[in-house]
Amino acid sequence: MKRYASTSDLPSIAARLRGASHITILTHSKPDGDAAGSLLALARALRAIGKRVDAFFTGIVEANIMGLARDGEVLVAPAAMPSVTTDVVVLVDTGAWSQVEPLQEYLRAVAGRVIGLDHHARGDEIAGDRVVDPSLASATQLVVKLVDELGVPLVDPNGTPHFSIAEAVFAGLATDTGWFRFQSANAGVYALAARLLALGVDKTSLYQRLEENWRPARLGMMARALSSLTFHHGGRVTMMRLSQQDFADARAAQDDIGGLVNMPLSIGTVEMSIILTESEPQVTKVSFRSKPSLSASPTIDVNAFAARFGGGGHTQAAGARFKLSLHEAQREVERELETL
Ligand SMILES: [Mn+2]
Repeated sequence: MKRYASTSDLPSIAARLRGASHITILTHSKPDGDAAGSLLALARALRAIGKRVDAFFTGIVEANIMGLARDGEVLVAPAAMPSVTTDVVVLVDTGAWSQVEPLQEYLRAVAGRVIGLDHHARGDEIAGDRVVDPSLASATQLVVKLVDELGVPLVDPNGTPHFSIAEAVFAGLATDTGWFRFQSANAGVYALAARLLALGVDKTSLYQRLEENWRPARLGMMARALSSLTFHHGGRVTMMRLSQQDFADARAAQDDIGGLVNMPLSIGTVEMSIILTESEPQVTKVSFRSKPSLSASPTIDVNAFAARFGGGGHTQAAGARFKLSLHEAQREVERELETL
């Protein structure tokens, strides 16, 4: 595997975008607040300078995430597919083939025209020209630098902060830092947040729309996840399981369970939380979260742990996918936990 690092810089990428007339923007499947925020912020900036922009989400899109976009601002693949005649494709908040599965064939067809903007430590050779900065807490922190380079204001002087570039940037910044709690939320993050709030971003409304806007079925899944909880490693690690039967019983969908993995981290002894979700028969998705230990031991690196299963992410938030039943996937994870 080649080293996943920058091959370009923001001024060069800004020049390439200025020279293009038709730009397609993509992000990872099942977009989170940062994926959606990065895609929307860049789409808004490029449209503001007169570019034709096609933007696509893929996979499950939670209603809360879709609510960040205006009607028609983003299409969803593979129901709608991007055009191969585009001048440039920008892939934001990922560089990993495993995270863009429904778009793999498309991305191979436009190879050579793909630009990457990412803050993950691991990725593949999808984008020839890319800027990768794992020191950033969110991909929107990188996108905002590109928007500044393009000279586009973060709030349209004739518009409102709602549905602005600033709001999209804030959404990514807030969600990827757990609303400014994670270690990644450093002075630079707070400084950018202050700049965005000064432009009029309504953080209270954004919080409600993103975090307090779930369907009742979420509570049923929360109850089922908690009743499946087991402790490991003397209480340092927890594991929860959600089966296809749980989804049926709670009348819930895949987009009702986002973030449930964080619940056990509210317990003092717990440094790592794992949730296994049977998303379809013989497919189990696993999410890993960790928090700093109050003792001297270092924070469990869930990016490294997920990599043991071909997954990845960040130090404190990562995921992996198994083509195994819930039970088999659980055994795989438990085996690796023994050597944690
Ligand atoms: Mn991100």
